Amino acid sequence: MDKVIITAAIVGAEVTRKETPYLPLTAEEIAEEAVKCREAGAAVIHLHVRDLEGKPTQDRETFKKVIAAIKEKTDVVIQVSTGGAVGMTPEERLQPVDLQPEMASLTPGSVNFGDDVFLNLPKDVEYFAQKMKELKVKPEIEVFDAGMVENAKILVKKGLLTPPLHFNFVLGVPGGMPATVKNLLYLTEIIPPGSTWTVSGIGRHQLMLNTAGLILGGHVRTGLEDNIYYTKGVLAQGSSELVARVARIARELGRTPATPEEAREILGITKG
Ligand code: KMH
Ligand code: ZN
Repeated sequence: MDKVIITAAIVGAEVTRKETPYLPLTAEEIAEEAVKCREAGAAVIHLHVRDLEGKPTQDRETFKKVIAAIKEKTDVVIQVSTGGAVGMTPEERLQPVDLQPEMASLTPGSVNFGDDVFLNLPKDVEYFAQKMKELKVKPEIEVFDAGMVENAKILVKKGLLTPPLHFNFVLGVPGGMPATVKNLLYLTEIIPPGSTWTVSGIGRHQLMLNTAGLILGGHVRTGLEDNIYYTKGVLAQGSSELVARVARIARELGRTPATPEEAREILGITKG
């Protein structure tokens, strides 16, 4: 596989302006960062949004405004989060899917998340998947632990997910699967044949796992949602700096960053 889809997770739900001044919060700031990431080599934006106080929200209207601001400036694939922030209700989290974005994240299981639990009850996951199927939104299956791959296979059997599936292995969350190449390899071996996958590493594991993903022929996710540092103790000056680095490494390894159009083709997204 020559082309690599670089996803930029530019906002997240947990990172704060206190931790990094480079975090975009308003529609304008998020759209500007999306443009910079696209220019640096990203094809997909994994999107969370914030309220006027900078707190994470899944409010449909806020998503609508931010998506419009991004679309006005760039052609990236927009993948809305349905994970939101820990503690949000399923109804709250599902709101942006009504806007029929091209993609949405879907976590098919629960996981300890630092001191909290990222709760995804089977009935809620099924409802999320059903809704995405109805509205023709391509799910990115977020895998924080190996059991979640098996849960995704059950959703296929129930007709709620349609292969080929697309996975994102998120490794290194405290409480989830540790960020090792061995774990990444294992996950690539248990997903259904014909699936596509991307890899995200939390904190200092981001660069190492992105590089491993490039070598193994997968796709990669970077950005401030997962890691705010460029190197130890040095903040990344926005997600685009992290995207530029991973794009540079990709090219060195013979992988070309996919354009949004190429990403749509690879992921089987038909509506733009
Ligand atoms: N903020 C995490 C609790 C997603 O976007 O789907 C969930 C998350 C995953 O970020
Ligand atoms: Zn997210």
